[in-house]
Amino acid sequence: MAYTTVLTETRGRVGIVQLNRPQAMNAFNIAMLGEVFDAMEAFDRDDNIGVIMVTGNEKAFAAGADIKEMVDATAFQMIIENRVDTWDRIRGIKKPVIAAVSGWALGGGCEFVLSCDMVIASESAKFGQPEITLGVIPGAGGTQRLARLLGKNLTMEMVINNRTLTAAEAQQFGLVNRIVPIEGYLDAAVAFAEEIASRAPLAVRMAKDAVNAAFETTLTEGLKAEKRNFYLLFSTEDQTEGMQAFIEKRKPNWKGK
Ligand code: DAK
Repeated sequence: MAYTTVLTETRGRVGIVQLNRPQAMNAFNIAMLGEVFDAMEAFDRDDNIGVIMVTGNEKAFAAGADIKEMVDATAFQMIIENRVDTWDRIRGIKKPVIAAVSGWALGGGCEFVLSCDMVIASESAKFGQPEITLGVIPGAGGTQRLARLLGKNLTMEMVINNRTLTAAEAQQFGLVNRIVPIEGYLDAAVAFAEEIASRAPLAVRMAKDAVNAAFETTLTEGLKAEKRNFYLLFSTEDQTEGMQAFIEKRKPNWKGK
């Protein structure tokens, strides 16, 4: 598929989608928003891919939604163009999604990162929700996902007063899994992803599903979801293979079945 605003690449079992509007600090225009999810969904359907990675460039992961495209929009246009549902497409991805972030992750860029499953950040990464400086507020989940991660007070400061987080702060608050040097940050992120991509594919998928249930439901319902996924995995060849390989002291050979 020919994309105009993203680049795609596979490294082993890692499918990489690179946001590619460097002239606009990778701001999400409607075209890029559609293409990033098209590319992610294509990797999600591809059995040769175990993990999906989204990245930008050294200077910017993404500086938010494209302000120049939105400046004259009316409320009805925003609704009719269906941008809310578009941002939500990330929730349908079944494989783990890892964001490799360097430089700015602002506004919708920060919200995109918050929607990913894990985050590898270069030392220069900065996270923020500057919408208040434009006279609006986050619209792609920032208030909700930040509040769940950081708690109320710091979220209020970020959303109401444009407080940005450094990579170190973001890691301290649980938004970032690992910080890596700027030089080679993507290689480091891919190495992290490759380990995950080498694991039993169906178990990885069920694990992601179970963890996400924790953010959607009560403990009782979440425990039910976990148990259902746990039992389901006993219907897979990979469960037998994984346990047999342990007993035989060898590496498992996953089939994704
Ligand atoms: N949109 C459009 N262009 C942008 C941009 C953006 N968000 N960010 C940067 N650019 C453009 C600049 O205008 C400039 O273009 P030229 O002037 O060269 O033509 C070029 O990128 C380089 O930017 P700067 O010259 O500003 O570069 P600096 O290094 O000085 O500063 C910066 C980098 C990232 C700190 C700065 O550019 C900046 O503050 N950018 C804006 C950040 C921002 O306010 N982000 C929030 C945008 S609002 C929705 C859900 C969510 C959203 C919308 C709808 N629905 C559910 C419907 C999300 C909204 C947002 O994200």
